[in-house]
Amino acid sequence: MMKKFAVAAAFLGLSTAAFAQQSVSFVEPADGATVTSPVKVKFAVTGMEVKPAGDMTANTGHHHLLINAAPVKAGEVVPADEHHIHFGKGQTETEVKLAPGTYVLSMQFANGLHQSYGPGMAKDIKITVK
Ligand SMILES: [Cu+2]
Repeated sequence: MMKKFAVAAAFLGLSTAAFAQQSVSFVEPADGATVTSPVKVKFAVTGMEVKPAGDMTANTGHHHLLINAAPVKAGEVVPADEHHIHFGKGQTETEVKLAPGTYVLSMQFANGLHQSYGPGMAKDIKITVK
């Protein structure tokens, strides 16, 4: 009985650690920043590798920038429109032209078929463009 519990706890501990090691973040802009257009955006990913679209190697994918868009659930394909920009060549930075105002910028990492890795591989920031 005790032995089974210990094994289960060890398993949970490991899977939590593995999950925590995979994340995305904005190198810039900083959350809450006031910036000017064009806005330089730099992406970072931890625990996964950037590969061009089409490459389905496990634990790889490419960045997507969502501009004032709802989150894309795990497994769903990230749309391609003015609110969802794909970086399918494996780019890790870009410049976006934005009219003055406040924005929620979200980055979403997704696999080679543009299928979202979900909220664990997403990050939101708010910025003001003056
Ligand atoms: Cu994509």
